[in-house]
Amino acid sequence: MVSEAASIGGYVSGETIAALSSRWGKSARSVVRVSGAGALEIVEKVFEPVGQAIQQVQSHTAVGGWLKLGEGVNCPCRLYVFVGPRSYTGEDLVEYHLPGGPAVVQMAMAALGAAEARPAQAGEFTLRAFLAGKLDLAQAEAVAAIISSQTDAQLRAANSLAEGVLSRAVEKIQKTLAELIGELEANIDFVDEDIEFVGSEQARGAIETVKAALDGLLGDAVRWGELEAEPRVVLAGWANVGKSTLLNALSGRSRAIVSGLAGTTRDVLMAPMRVEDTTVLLMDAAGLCDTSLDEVGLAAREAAMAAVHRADLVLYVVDAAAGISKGQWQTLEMLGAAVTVIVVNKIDLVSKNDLKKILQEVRQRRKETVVASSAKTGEGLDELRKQIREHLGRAELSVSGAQVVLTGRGEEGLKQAGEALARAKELLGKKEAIESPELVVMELYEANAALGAITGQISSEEVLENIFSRFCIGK
Ligand SMILES: Nc1nc2c(ncn2[C@@H]2O[C@H](COP(=O)(O)OP(=O)(O)OP(=O)(O)O)[C@@H](O)[C@H]2O)c(=O)[nH]1
Ligand SMILES: [Mg+2]
Repeated sequence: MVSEAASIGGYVSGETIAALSSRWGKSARSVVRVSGAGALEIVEKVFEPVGQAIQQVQSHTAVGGWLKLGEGVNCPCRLYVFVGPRSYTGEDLVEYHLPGGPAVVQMAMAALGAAEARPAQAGEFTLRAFLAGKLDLAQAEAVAAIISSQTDAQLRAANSLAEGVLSRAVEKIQKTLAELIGELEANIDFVDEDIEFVGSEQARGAIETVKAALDGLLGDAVRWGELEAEPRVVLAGWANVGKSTLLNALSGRSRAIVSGLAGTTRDVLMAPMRVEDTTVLLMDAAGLCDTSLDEVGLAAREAAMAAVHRADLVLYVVDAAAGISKGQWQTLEMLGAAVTVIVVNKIDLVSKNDLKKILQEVRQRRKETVVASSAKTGEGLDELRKQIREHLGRAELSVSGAQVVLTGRGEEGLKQAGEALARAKELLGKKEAIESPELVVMELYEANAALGAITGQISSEEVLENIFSRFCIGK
């Protein structure tokens, strides 16, 4: 497999590669990494150590000195040496820690280029780590996931991937599957006419056990894609309470048409909104009232309900001036636990006393957090943003490091394995399987291959290229 993957999309193993591994631009320090068979030789060409000869530098230690940038220009540099295979890539790897600045980095890359280190491609360091068996494919994906994590939950999930929680779960299933394949193959070899095993309850039971383990994994796992997606916050409520005005005010854009006519919004509208350190997708939809709806009104209501069901947070908006009707209380009841915050809007239209009364009533009847706002004057919107952030924060806590996290590729692999197992089970006992029991075994091999693709035991050039090309350069 190594030789097959060694030339993926222009990646050629054996060549020495270099890249900036820290952020481009001005910073306290820039780190340029060089990896490959020539990494140590290149040091001798471009680096002037202070105090000790470069040959005396031990692996996993640092040495101070000067990087020769060419044309007599030298730049202070601290060198970290990692002799393979005890390095990130498994190859000899040298890190040049330089003063952070674009000109220095550019000149350092040119000097390294002249010493025959070619610029690394996106993800090439991690690809080399994978090819050297330092990490499996699911863990390699975790490297990219950790870098792109924007929330605590994403970081926890990425760590679970990196620690191999998914890989171990998959390998456990593969082990059971391999035992089953072994037993069935032994039976094929020894049985002549009496092909008992294919119809046997035992084989069926064993396949079912493996399938149940797969389904359990699919059912319990956290989806990386869902964590990566921005949290969805939906403004729900009856028509004309000010949902669209709130969407515009909170997102700072004129995204939705606003009017005094009930039933203005029909489609589900979205606008990104910044709350403290994260971005959420704020969504506005048609009113949820159930009075005299025509065909379009029904479709709009259905779309609004679907948005509510997919939301991470539902804000239920009511109109302080118009009051809360019996129907609105019922809708709130119907939405039940989906709602986390009740927004009493249009408070600019009511007296302090009336507002106090309405807030009191809401608090008496409901346990949700209540926020009073005016989408028109902006009053209460900061409090609303704060509540959105706080409630999302709580939802995030649900990912733990021990939980299995599935990337899209992992989910696909598990599903394909499940389908192959289902086909194997269906075949059991059928005439074709009795005549050619290898058919059942072939399906089991297919299931095993689909699982192997998750950890990269089996990988194609296309899969590897797809994964590593999404990395940033320098990783
Ligand atoms: N005074 C005042 N008027 C508001 C406030 N929020 C919304 N409005 C007005 O209330 C009316 C309805 O506002 P929309 O934002 O269109 O209400 P909606 O809930 O989106 O209504 P539908 O799209 O019909 O479901 C408009 O005339 C808005 O200008 C507010 O806080 N104060
Ligand atoms: Mg609207």
